[in-house]
Amino acid sequence: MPPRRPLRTAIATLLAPLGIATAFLLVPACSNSAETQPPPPPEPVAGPPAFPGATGFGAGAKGGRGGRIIMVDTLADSGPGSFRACVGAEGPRVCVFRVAGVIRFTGRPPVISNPYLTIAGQTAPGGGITLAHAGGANGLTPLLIKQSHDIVVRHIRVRNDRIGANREAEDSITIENSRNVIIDHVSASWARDELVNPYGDNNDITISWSIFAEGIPKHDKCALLGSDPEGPQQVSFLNNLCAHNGDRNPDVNFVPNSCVEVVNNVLYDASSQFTEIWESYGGSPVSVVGNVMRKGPSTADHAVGIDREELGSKGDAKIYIFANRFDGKFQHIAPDIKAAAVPSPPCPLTVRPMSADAAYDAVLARAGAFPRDGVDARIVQEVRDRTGHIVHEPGAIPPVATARPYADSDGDGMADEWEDAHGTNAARPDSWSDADGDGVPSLEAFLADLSDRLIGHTAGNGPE
Ligand SMILES: [Ca+2]
Ligand SMILES: [Ca+2]
Ligand SMILES: [Ca+2]
Ligand SMILES: [Ca+2]
Repeated sequence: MPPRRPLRTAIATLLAPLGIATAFLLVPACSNSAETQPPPPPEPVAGPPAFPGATGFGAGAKGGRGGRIIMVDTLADSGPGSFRACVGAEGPRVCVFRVAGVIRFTGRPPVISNPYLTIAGQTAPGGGITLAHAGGANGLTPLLIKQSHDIVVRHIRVRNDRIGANREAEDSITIENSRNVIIDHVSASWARDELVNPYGDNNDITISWSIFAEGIPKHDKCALLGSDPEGPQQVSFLNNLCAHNGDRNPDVNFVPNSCVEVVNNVLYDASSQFTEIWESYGGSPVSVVGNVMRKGPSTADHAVGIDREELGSKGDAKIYIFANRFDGKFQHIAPDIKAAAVPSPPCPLTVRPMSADAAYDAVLARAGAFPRDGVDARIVQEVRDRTGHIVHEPGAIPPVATARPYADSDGDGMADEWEDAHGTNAARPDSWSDADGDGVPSLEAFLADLSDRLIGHTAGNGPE
């Protein structure tokens, strides 16, 4: 239970000189939203989750469930066994990786348009999979999901280590005119447009447990969540780390009746703005709950934590702000938020938020593609130490450890050893059986186990 106001005020007075915000006490952090209520119980998305522990509006993405298992056994740009061949195939399919390393698209990067796809980066041996483009004319967004639906992407890194010819086509990840998409445990860096940009007429999108760091100026942006939306959208931005990006950490600009949640993220070292809420499509509804906004070496004293942008406003946003932690000297909440603040979430949250303190620990321990590469390890350490800064050119992709892939005698994507221990048949393809009768297909249980093992933590949104 929140402490009563006199106690809260006393604690705030005691802690303020130490630069410690009191939001971790799970009380409203904003004195001008004194009537703000805690969020009511969450309403998770109904139906089978994309994977055990999937959260947010995209949690119902079907991915490649029931489909073919396609082995990616070469790092080559194209041809048999390539990533491009798997994502370009038709019908439900799961990309399982038998190689580790950098897949550099020497041609134009593939466009993921055919629906029902799972990209299971956690199957890769050794140091996992990193996507990169070639620079120049083909220096376009390496992970582009366009006009598609039911896409699941996990444990993939996207590192724009070269400069493309067209800045606006150089996000790390773009999700365009698509629905039922979940991007989870992904890492992205060095884009010259947004690191992640859901664009156009999307719906039911989750971006969770990912690391978006070191966008390259002059367009060093973490996440543009709403970009030319046509109708209402449901978008979740959960448990991510944005680090060393000037602004759009994230940027929220949707039409009325959208449901947008920005929950339990760690937002570090923005230069001018952390979270931005715009009104140029009629006023965005959004819940900003349990995030940590932490000043870093690039953060100006006049930077804003939660900002309302009224430029081109076509109606008031509906902004619900609760229990965020503001860490350091900057303007935590813009004064004009007050006129658009609402006392309860515009839409029920899909998750039960952690406290900002718990989110800080969980995100730094568990966000991003695993195993973490040297870039993510460095970024996380910089957040902890309050070091690092916005960089002006791409870094280098660290060497990726190679290793032998797990034995999979029947080619159904599940390791022999795992099959022997979990009641599936290591000599017969049975990916979509439910050997233990728990309702989760065997392959999805295997993929979840791989992910949990890499992260060193059981999936789920709880702080346990
Ligand atoms: Ca973009
Ligand atoms: Ca097998
Ligand atoms: Ca089998
Ligand atoms: Ca099962």
